[in-house]
Amino acid sequence: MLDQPTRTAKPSPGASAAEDAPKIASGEINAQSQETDGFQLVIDALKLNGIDTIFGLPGIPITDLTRKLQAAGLRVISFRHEQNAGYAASIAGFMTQKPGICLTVSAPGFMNGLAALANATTNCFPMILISGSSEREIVDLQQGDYEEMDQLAIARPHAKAAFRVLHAEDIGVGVARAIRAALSGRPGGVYLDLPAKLFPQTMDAEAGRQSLIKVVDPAPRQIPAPDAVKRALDLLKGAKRPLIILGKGAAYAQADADIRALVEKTSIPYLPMAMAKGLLPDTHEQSAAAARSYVLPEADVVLVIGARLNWLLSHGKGKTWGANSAKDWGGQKFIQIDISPQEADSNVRIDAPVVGDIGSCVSAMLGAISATAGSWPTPPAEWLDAIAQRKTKNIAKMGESLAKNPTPMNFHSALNVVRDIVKANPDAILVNEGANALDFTRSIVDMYKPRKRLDVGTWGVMGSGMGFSVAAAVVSGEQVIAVEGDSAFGFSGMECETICRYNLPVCVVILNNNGVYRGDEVNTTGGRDPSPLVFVKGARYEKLMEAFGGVGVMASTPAELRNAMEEAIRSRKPTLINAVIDEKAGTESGRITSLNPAAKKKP
Ligand code: FYN
Ligand code: ADP
Repeated sequence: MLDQPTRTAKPSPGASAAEDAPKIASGEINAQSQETDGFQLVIDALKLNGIDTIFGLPGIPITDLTRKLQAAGLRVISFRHEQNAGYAASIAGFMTQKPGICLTVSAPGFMNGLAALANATTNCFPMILISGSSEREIVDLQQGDYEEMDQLAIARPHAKAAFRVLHAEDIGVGVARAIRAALSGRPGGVYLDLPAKLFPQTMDAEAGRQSLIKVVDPAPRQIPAPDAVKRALDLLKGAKRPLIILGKGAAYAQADADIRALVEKTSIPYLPMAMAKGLLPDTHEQSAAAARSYVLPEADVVLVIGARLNWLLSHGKGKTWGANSAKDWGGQKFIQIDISPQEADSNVRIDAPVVGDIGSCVSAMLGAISATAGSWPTPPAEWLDAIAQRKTKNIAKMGESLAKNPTPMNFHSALNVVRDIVKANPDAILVNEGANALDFTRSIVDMYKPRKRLDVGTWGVMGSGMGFSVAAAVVSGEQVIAVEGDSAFGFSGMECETICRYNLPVCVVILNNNGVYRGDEVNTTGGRDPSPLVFVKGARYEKLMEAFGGVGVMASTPAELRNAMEEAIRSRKPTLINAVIDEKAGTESGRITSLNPAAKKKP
């Protein structure tokens, strides 16, 4: 390194390496006379890699870091509970293909964030949980430090990768490894442990700058083998009753045009999983969503794109797939496009695995189809007609339910309004959690664009709604409509303060039926406690948003709900609409009642 002329200029206080670079280049600042520290190196490493937003909750030992991050120009979105900050970071990763960053304090704060980290790993969302931690020497001797915990060991089973940095000169590598681990291959949650002693460590500024790594191509394309593509297309071409299943991996891949082209060029019916809705508009004529329980058992070749044959798809076997017993395979042949080679055969045999990133795989399939002589054979008319008939029947049945206007409202009459509002605002982002509130919204509210439906995902997690809403609004700037069960909202409702503090365009619609599943359960003992499954009747949730300066509305009719939602979207003010739903409406666990272990019937 060339010797820099000695200068007396002091580095700009709090400036990042990027901001000082031109001054160093011009010689205005003599890098060699500078020192940097752990705080600055963490900030520089994140900024160098394009991270511009942090979701977290300040406290020992990261309070100063949050101030410095903000002073360095990053957005620091401060939550009321780390779990919500973590959910926010994870969905920001899903939406942007950049790792969402969650920053927490040690021990209890880390544990709160860990739930979201585990959920991110389960859902293949790229996020990095950065937590301050106690000193190794005290933790390892169990000498009782403030918030003592071996966080790295606890994180490891729930993360795709986990790293700890002890020396300032290793911060660049630590951040780079965390970013690459979160984004490469199957995305997931990564833990980065930064002990308190790391932050005040100082080192030569130029050496510090040299230690930083700007990650090159963190999510490299993974091109499928041509023979794998050929095997898949040969199988698909010969199908009499082909079906395509699109999962949230297909949404995450952001290969929207090619995915739509593959569906339309082959004319194959498709079934979108919940967070893949909108990759093609739900009103698309090839959508088989309204014929789900017909197409799954009847299809003879199923092309699975960015979805897992896990519990959400009945593990590819059992009655859902036309088998005679829960363990049986239904006879279908499966093609699976996935970036994870180990996903194939996880539940049932995959006859044609296509390993690679979805963008490259779908592009290769389209290329092979175009290169093949003759056009792709349209699926047999009897298959398409049968699906159309089932769709017509189910849509008519749904239409009858939606046309009713009972008092009090039920899920259908309230969601009929939401359905219209989302159709009129296709760029709005729909966040959805609950049991009945989730299941009814999934089938009633059509989505029209990709990555606009953010919900409970693979784990069916409750409590993600407000974190998702904050991140969706911060990341996209779009209007957010959060359709919440009253139980689900209860997990993260305090974040209404966060929503108001940042004045976010979030309209929360609580479908309030006074209970976890419904509100009319009673304590069968006649004792003084209510049933464990009910809430305060007529709870005024809207007052919570009003308490922080937002808009609260109680809506008892579809017209009141419609007006309130339209006003929320017009004003873009933080709004909570308490939609009063018949407390007798709803079934236990919604459409997954079968997962409840049935108590043995008494003889
Ligand atoms: C779907 N359907 C429709 C439409 N869309 N009918 C008319 N119009 C439209 N637009 C029909 C569809 O064909 C099904 O009828 C039915 O509605 C339900 O469709 P859905 O929801 O897609 O299918 P199903 O069977 O519920 O899917 C199984 C599942 C899903 C496990 C994938 O239930 C799910 O994702 N559940 C998540 C549960 C969860 O995580 N809950 C959070 C924790 S709850 P048929 O074809 O006639 O069957 C804690 O208690
Ligand atoms: P869903 O719940 O919608 O069915 P899952 O989360 O079960 O979807 O499955 C998503 C799948 O997509 C995972 O197996 C994951 O490995 C895969 N995946 C995620 N991103 C990509 C990508 N860019 N390319 C290929 N596969 C991907």
